[in-house]
Amino acid sequence: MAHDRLHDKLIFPEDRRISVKIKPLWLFLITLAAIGPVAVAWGQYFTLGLPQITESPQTIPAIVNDPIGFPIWIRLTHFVNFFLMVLLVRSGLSILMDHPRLYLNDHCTPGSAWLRFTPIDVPKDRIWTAKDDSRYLSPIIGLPGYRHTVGIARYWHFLSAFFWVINGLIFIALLFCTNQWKRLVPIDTKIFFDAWNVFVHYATLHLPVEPDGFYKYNPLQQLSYFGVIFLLAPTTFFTGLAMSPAIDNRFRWYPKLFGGRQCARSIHFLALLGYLGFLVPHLTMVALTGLKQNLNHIVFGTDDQNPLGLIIGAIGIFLVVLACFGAHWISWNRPRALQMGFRKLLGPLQRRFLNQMETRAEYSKAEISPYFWPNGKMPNDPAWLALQSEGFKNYRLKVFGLVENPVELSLDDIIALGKQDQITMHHCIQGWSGIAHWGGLSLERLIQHVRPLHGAGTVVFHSFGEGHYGGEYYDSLSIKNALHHQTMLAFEMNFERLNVVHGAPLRLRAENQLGYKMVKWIRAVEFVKDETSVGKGYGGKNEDDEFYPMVANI
Ligand SMILES: Nc1nc2c(c(=O)[nH]1)N[C@H]1C(S)=C(S)[C@@H](COP(=O)(O)O)O[C@H]1N2
Ligand SMILES: [Mo]
Repeated sequence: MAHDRLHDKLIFPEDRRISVKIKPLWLFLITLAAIGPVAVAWGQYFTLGLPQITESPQTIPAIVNDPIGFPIWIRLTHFVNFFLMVLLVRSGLSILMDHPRLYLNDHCTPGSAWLRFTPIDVPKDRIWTAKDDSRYLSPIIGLPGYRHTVGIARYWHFLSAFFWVINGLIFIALLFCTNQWKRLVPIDTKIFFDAWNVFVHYATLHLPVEPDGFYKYNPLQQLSYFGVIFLLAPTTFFTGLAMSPAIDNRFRWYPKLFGGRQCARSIHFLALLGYLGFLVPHLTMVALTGLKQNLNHIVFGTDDQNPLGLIIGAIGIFLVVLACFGAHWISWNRPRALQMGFRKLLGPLQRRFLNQMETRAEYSKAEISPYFWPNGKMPNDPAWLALQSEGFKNYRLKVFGLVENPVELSLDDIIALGKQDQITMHHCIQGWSGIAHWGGLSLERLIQHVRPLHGAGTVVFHSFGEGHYGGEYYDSLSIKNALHHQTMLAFEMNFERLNVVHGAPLRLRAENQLGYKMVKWIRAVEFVKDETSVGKGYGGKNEDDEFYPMVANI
């Protein structure tokens, strides 16, 4: 990203404070989850002493069928997983800081966050946009870090997630094609008791005799690996999908599985705590139970005391750190290549699956959000200010470009073409959501009215407002996507005339896309062949300046 003064001011804000504020009930619950079992273990230790570890752990399994050692595919997928998880966590934290509040309600009402990472209470006396609210994150922690770099962070997150899922599926497929599943999958409920007994040892700072992990895991180890692979990982995947506007507005039941879209986002974050809560003891135990031998297991698949596994393992970690520096460099020096690479690789999937899904989720009046976060820079175009001062009486929407019937429509003309109502959920790329009623002209109807010419493939929405870094705000939809039933030019919000903050006189609603596609303060609608002829040619103002994706359905 070009480092002019405007960028610098935004990306290196003066106020870089981060504070963690958690609602007392949640602090209590998380502390209880973390400390409770340890306390019970100490109680048991003081009253009953250390439990016996039943199995004679040192014996090499007699059954010839049992897995021995770590074949190359386990070692490779383990390393790839580690690498991708590092990228996922770091980019995930960058995304989180763009709306540093976690809620259990889909309205994201200020004050209702159960956890937040910002010291700022949402001001009530002025417009406070979601962009104002984003926080700075050190690039040592976040990828790419700094402030409001959500576009780039999402590329890293989704690219890693894509390969992480493939890597995970390969691992699981091979696990069940071989006998290696036996070391992970519990087949006897007794394992819970045995695992508890091991936990009592660890929690009271005792080390029980360990089996050689080359042949067999101890019960607690097996259960925690199983939990991470078969519970935690799917949870992150499915809660991740539950944040997609295309999925949520197609299948209303889907985010409900997790208690709603914001609950899914919170669970997605809690899963991160779960991974870290696993990682710390995992690494500690790897170190405590024979570091050299354990590293030979997972690096070379050998079971000896040779220091080479440790050395190569350390080099592996070093390479991951190096890759993080590489990703950081790409983020700041080749963001356009990242944007285009992503579009090439995952764009077709997004178009073929997510964009095809008809949006149909509807909410009830009672579910309308009491507060709807605003975003974007208010227009200060004299033409818009003049129109506003007259209540938009003289507003004319210009529809032009590759159409048979170019028109200029007043608000009354637009209303006369037919009004459609819907109560839908808005998904901002930054992470917040909100439910509102929208009334307006369906784009399908407008398209019928102006009759695009053969060769017109894209609809561009021009705004009176400016982008973050100056210049006209605009965005575009493919005509195919614009034809979804819920896509409309709205002039009503919550059963009143659309107000100035939310885009008067006219704004776009495209319910299978993220909020930034939904241009407010619309000046004109233009039909073009494709997006390359408008602005810098990447499909919208945010696509041009902040490297956001052109297709925004996840
Ligand atoms: N003209 C214009 N339209 C815009 C924006 C903007 O900055 N300028 N921001 C977009 C973003 S990022 C979002 S999330 C939605 C927010 O709509 P709201 O302010 O009604 O909540 O508007 C979109 N439309
Ligand atoms: Mo947004």
